[in-house]
Amino acid sequence: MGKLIFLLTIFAITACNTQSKEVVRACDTFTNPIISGFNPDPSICRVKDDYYLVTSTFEYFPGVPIYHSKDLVNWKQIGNVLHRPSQLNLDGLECSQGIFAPCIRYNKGVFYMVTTLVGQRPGGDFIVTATNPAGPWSDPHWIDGATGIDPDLFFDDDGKVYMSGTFKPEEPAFYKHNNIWVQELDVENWELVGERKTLVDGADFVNDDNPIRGDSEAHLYAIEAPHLYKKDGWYYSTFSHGGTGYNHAFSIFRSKHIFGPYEGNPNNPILTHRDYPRYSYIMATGHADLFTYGNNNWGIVYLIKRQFKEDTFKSNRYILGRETALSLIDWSGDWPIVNPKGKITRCEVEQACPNLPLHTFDNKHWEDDFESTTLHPQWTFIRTPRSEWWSLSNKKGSLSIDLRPEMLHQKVNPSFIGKRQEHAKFSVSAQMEFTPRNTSEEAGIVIHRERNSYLKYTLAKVDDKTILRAVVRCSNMQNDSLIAQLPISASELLLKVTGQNFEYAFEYSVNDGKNWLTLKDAVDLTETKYIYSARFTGPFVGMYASSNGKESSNDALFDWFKYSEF
Ligand code: 6LW
Repeated sequence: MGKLIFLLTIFAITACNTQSKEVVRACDTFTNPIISGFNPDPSICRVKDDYYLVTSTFEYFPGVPIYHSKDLVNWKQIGNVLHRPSQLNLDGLECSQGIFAPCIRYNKGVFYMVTTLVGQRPGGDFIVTATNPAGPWSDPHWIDGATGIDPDLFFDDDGKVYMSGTFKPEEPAFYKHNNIWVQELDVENWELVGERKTLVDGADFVNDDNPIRGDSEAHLYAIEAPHLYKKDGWYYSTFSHGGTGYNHAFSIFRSKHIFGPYEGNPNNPILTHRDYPRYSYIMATGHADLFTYGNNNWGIVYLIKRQFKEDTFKSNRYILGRETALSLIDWSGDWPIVNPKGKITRCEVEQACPNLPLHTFDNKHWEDDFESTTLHPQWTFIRTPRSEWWSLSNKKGSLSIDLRPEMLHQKVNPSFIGKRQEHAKFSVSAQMEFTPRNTSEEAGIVIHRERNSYLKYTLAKVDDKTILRAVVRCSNMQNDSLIAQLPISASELLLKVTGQNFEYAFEYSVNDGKNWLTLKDAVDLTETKYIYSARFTGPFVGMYASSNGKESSNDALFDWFKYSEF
């Protein structure tokens, strides 16, 4: 019980202990993505002049970060929706299982977040609620009979609430044939009630004059991410299709009745880059959510993948995972048009700001001096922590991390605490105090892409010598592979990893960062399987300690941790 209360306070609303000064000024242009790094499947809701956005988190805990903005361009993480172990069981899950696509909605003073827990038993769809979006959020209300992934909640103006999601028809007509179901939801008893209807059947559009422009079977597969909206007496049903890669696309349908029949927009899809060259900077646009801002203007948030370098222009080599982008919409006609001032249906990198006062933050530099009594909401674990293996109070002003037998490549909760890598060119450093007692023990910095794809830069022991070593694990290897190592006598040192796309440098300092020495630079992993890793997620950078299968009573102390873009 004590442990649970401890974890509850860890991810309760924490005061931000990083410097992010708020500046209000006039609006100019903004650059996509609006939330960089691993932030896929965005969903957004509005409460007067405040906007809240959530993204998917898969095997990471806490789940579903919640971001706040007043200008739609600058977003600050104010908490996490699934911040208690009692809300989220990620035990034993494979990477890219866990929490898929959340949807956030606000109705009459209450925030609702619905999502799917994939791969766990019992899993399925559940809803949590809060009156303060920064938390605390309720325990899950599991919805019996809700199938598929990507559930949506829609609050109609007659007071009825509808839930929708995806399902595979009994006799699929083509590869990944998915349809969308909708049913009324009783939010007093958390039960689906009344008849279930099929909102959209992908098979209806596989013909010569289908309303999804240019589509073939190949592009219509994997209908997902459904949302329902109402505007001027029409119900609008939106969804994405073509999978979350190169063919990703977003389309819209409408009807006078919630249960249809729905007619397609003749210009569907209204957002895609699937006809772009495969080496495009921005690709895979889709999984979108529409919203109103200001005085009834419309916008859209959606996921993108970015590619930074010509030799990484292959579909799975996107280094930051899937990110969140924004576009404005012209909905003065019958159908919405994304980016009316740019090329229709495109994600523009540079766009005019929405006409809202800007509230900017410094997102380029982030540091934690561990003076706070609770972990900052950006700090993330891999899977659900089940014991208190870290502490901010063992030594005031430091984060101590216990060495435990758990290792990064296992489907466990290792002693890793990290934050998202948000930039392709970044630098991360930490001050660490640690003495490995035997050849099983190590602690240092880790860049985690998934359990079989990571970089480990740790102080360890070989024979009776303390060494500093960098290793890489690639998704096709059974073991870590040594990049470089060097004997070192210090037990207090500064570690730094600098990354530029898939090229890394490992540095250290034994005198407080006045001189940095290089363990190894120009380590280019572009041609290794390190880059083909995460299916749905993106990289985290953080601190790690392990006794690699053995019991240990040792710990590592971190005095500070810094992250910056360069
Ligand atoms: C998500 C689906 C998708 O559930 O990827 O890009 C899946 N879209 O809608 C995992 O994020």
